[in-house]
Amino acid sequence: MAGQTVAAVRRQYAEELGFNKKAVAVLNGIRVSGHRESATILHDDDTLVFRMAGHRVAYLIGALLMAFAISGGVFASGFINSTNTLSATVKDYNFAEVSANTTVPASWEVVGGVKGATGNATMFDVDTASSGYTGDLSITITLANLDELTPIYRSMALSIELRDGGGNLVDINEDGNADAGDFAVLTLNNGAVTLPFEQTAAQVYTVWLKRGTYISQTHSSNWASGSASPQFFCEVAQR
Ligand SMILES: [Ca+2]
Repeated sequence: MAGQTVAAVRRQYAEELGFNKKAVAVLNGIRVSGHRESATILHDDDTLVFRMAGHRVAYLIGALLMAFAISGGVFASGFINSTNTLSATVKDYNFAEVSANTTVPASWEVVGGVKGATGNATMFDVDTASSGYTGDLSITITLANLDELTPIYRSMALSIELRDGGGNLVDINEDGNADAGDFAVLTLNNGAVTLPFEQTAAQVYTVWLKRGTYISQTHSSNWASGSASPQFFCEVAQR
């Protein structure tokens, strides 16, 4: 408590020790008047007691406070302590790695005012084999250049599916079956789709564009500010 004022100690301990505003501060046996508490600084070896005057209950509180007599020397003497360190080890890899997969590319030409198809394509590899992570995952695919696409496309619907290391479909609608219904549709309106799934084993998954269709805008000078090539962003998270 050394270095603190009597007023500060009163504020700190009044509630904890249960004395009220009428308690009188007594420093080294000498009463400290209320208006001097803010200016009275405690030093080592000072003994400060808050006393309640009056009836029997107050006397008992006073006795209790005597037991808790606040001494600069006592409070400056430190405390008994111990330490415990939990063990965490750093590994030099991520739980999953993501990379673009261009093994099967898709390309198409866009003219104004038509319905067209994109074909299928590989998009991303998601690798949990390297880390050995076997927990559940969530893969989010986002269209990263909507601003460039919208001058050229009136609409676009891209069916996205996930295949495991053996080329088999992965259950991403969580109905317990991996089948042709397991795909999500990424459009210019939703801008992003999430593929949640449970792993049975760590492996390398591939995000596929199953098929895609579009309707182009009527050709105009706005096309000069756009791009017909969609750009995708892939993010993997634990579930
Ligand atoms: Ca399913």
